[in-house]
Amino acid sequence: MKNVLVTGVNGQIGSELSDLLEAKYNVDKVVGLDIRPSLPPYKRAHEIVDITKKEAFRHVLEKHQIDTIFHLASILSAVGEKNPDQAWDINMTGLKNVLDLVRGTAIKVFWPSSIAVFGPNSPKMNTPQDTILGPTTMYGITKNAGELLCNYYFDKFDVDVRSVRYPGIISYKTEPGGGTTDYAVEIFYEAIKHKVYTCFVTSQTCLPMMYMEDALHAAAEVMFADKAQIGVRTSYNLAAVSFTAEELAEEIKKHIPDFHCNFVPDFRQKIAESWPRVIDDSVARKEWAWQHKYDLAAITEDMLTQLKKKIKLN
Ligand code: AKB
Repeated sequence: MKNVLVTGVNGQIGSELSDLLEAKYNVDKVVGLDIRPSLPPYKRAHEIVDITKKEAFRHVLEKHQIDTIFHLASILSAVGEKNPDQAWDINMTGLKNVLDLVRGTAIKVFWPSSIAVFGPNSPKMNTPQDTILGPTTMYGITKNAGELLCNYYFDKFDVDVRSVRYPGIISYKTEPGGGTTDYAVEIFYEAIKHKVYTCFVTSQTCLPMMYMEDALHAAAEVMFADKAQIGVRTSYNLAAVSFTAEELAEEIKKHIPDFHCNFVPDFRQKIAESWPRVIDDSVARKEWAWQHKYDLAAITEDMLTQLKKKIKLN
């Protein structure tokens, strides 16, 4: 992995992955790609490209002699429900463009799937790697179809594409944009700024979550694993912690005792209810030694420490 392209580089994961790849994984050059201009600090090459435009994308791969793509550009679940056509176009055409362009080359691809591939009929507890999917959101449908497409390109064209099903990701550097699990990030900002938060899912809503540091290591480690270790070419279940919205609020209260959380569910409640509560990721743990580091207490402590510094700076 020398010359890496990160699509959706301005997004929640993309903005942090580039730093990690350079700092810890000895990647020579990271090129960012997004439909929007680069976010400051402007420290690396950045291409403004719409990923649905295949030829512009091809030009970037050739110009920078890319050997690995982290294809993160995507429309998330809540925004996808408001604009399903756009979600299909960006998520599916974007992925198919990437897979078509790397066919017949040695370029490796990481593409994130999500717990959104599961649906109301999937088991809610310890959801296995292979089970009923049946997603009911457009985002989940694109992830389900995307997983099958990745597997197809691996089987048929030997494209080395690897994937994990991310849970909700909690981070302090870049805010998430348009997901159902965004409440688990917003709550920290509001607890610090106003000591009150109105959560858009019920107190008992329980979803799988993960701290950003763990999510980034998962992406890098699945990509650095030997090809022989990767037995799943759709996407690996990936888990760290699961907690209810109330449990998260209570954990924050241990640090900010006068914090108060109200629960006023909106359309995102139905999406959350269609997803698993706890995921079984034993296949990823066995095949490429996946391990998470952060539990709820550690996530809460680090989020509050880092966000207090960040909010003071602004
Ligand atoms: C979302 O909420 O849409 C995402 C996801 C779970 O994939 N965070």
